[in-house]
Amino acid sequence: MEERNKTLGEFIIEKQEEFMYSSGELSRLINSIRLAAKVVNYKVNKAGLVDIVGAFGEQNVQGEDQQKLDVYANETFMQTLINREIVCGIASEENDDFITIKGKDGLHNNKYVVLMDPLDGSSNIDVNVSVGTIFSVFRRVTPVGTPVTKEDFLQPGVNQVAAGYVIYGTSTMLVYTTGHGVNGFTLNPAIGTFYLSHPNMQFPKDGHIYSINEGNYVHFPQGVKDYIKYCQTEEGDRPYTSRYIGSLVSDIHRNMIKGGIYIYPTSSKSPKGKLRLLYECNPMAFIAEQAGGKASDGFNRIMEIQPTELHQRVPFFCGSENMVDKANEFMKKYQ
Ligand code: AHM
Ligand code: MG
Repeated sequence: MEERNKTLGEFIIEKQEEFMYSSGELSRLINSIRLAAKVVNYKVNKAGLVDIVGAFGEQNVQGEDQQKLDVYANETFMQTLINREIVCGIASEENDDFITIKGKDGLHNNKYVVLMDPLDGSSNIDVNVSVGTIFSVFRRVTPVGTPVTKEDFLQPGVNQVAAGYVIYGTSTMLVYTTGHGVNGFTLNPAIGTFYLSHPNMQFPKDGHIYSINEGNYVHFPQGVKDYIKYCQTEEGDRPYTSRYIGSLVSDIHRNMIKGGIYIYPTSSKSPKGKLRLLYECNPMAFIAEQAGGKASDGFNRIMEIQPTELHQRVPFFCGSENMVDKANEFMKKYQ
């Protein structure tokens, strides 16, 4: 079959034997995420219509739709995974604490935990800009048969068995890795099927795009300020182009295709950075590395950080290998 005619469902079945513990559990998990993504996609696409529909007498959720979509996405992903009884625990950026889930047999016999940001960049919905879902999957470290504990979630990113994102953009895509490269699938909304559209995605080694909220410039560490000046200096293939959507998934997705670096540094406003290690940085770092890119906190590899709390924040430098190396070099000067 021609690669591009392949559906995500077919791809998952075909790749099942590549998984380290091939019981089909991880395949079923990815399948559930695929389903939830379609449900959320349907809702996100209608976001702009809510007020119009309301004016014609149907239920009106005026003013609350943006907030509601966050909650809706969270509930959809949680319920889809809970109902299928295929994971033993879920932690979400939307919830204070993780939840424990029993398996089909009523026991705690499932092996995987999921961590997710159900709708990242949700402040963009109001203005019709792309948002995303990010997920990360670990094998539990506590014994099968017992309820999960925080320890199962506080694992370094190198232990991830799968990670991915859904981008609700001009088209909706699901991009994921199970540690054997990165593949992207585009949704055909007419028939509700994801097709393999971006096989074996690769971060170009060099790039010409830097993505950072420069409005915070005065608050940035000196290494970041110097790197920005480097990007803007006329020399060789520089100055680079500045592109910042303010929606992590979209910024990284674009940079992975075109070559670039995304930076959310510490600043005097957010001394630990803004992004969450477990729900945003680890999964994006896994995808970046699997696509030949890199991810650091400015000094160290993101995926080697030992997390200490569920909602921990870290500075994030992610993108084309040579660009992240260069930014790290600037950071090191002021370490
Ligand atoms: P959120 O999880 O509250 O949506 O915040 C994460 C988002 C990222 O998608 C984006 O890259 C970043 O926050 C933008 O932050 P800022 O507006 O400070 O530049
Ligand atoms: Mg987020």
